Amino acid sequence: MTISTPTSLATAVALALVAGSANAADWNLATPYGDASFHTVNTKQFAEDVREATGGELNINVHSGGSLISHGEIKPSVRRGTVQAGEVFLSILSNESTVFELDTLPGLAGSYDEAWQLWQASKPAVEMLFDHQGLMPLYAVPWPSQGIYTDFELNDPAQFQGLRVRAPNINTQRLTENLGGLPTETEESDIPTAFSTGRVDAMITSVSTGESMAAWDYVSHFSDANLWIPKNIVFVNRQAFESLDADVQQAVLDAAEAAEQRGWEASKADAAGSTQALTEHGISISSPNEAVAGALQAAGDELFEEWESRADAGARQLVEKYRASLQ
Ligand code: PCA
Repeated sequence: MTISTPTSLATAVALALVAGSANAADWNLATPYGDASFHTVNTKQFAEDVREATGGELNINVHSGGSLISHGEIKPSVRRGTVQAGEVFLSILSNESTVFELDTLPGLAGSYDEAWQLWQASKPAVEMLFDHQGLMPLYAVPWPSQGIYTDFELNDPAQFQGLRVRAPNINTQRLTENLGGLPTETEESDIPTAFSTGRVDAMITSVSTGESMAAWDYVSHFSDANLWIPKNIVFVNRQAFESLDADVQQAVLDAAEAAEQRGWEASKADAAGSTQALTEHGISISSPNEAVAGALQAAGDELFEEWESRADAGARQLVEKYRASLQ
C-alpha cells in the first residue's frame, strides 16, 4: 500500500480542481445601459467582486448596451432562466404594479437622502413582487434627478403645448401630457436617432444620460426641474441563486450590498461630473422660473392624485410609511 507519492498527490489536486470547477457557474447578466454609464461600471465591479470573493466559482458576464437582450425582454428572460440576472430601469415595470411607480412620483423624494428613505420603505414590497415571479432583487441604484432638455430657453409653460418630448417611462409620459406636450417613449440608446430624425424636440432624463448621449448635439438648454430620482434594479433568477453553494450565495449578497452603497455614491459623483461636462459643452443649465415651476407643480399634483386613485391600499401605505420615516 503506497502512501501519497508526489505523483498521486498531483493527481489528487488535479481531481479536486476538476471537482471544484464542476460546481463553478457561469452567469449572464443583461443590462440596457452602455459601458460609459456609471450604472454599468458599478455592475461590472459587482461581477468582478463576486469573481474575486468566490475564487472564480461564480463568473458573471455582464452584457451591456442591450447587446444580449432588449430592455423590455430582460425581466421575462431572467424569469424564464434564459439569462440568470438582469438590470432594468425599475419604473418600466409600472404597468405591473403601482409600487413600481413610487420612484417616479413627483414631489415624493427630491434629494438622495429622501430617495434612499423611499427605497428603504418600498424595498420589502418590491422584493415580494419579484419573489412572486421567481426573481430576487440584489440591489438598486438611482439616476440623478430628472430634468427637461430643450433646444430653446424654457421660460413659459405655453412652450409645452404640442412639444414632442422623449420619455423613458410611463409617468414621464403622463407628466408630459399633463403639461400639454406629446410624449414618445424611447430607450436611452435611441435618443440620438429620435432627435436626428426629428421625432422629438425635447427630452426628460438626467444629466448623466444627457452627457452619455451627447445632448449638446441636438439641444441647448437643461431645466434642472428635479422631478424625481428613479432607480435601476439588478436582480437574479431565484432558482439560479438557490443552486449556488451557500458560501457563494453569501458572496453574491455581500457584493450586492457593496454595489448598492457604491452605486449611490457613484450617482452623486456622476451628477456633479455630468453637470460640469454639459456646461463645458455649451448646454445652459438653469432652474425653472416661477411660471414653469408652477406648471410643473400642477402637472405633478395631477399625476400624484391620479396615482393615488389607482393605487391599492398597500401601495398608499408605503407612501405613508416613507413620509413617517422622514420625520
Ligand atoms: N436615464 C435613463 C433612465 C433615467 C435616466 O436618467 C433614460 O433616460 O432612459
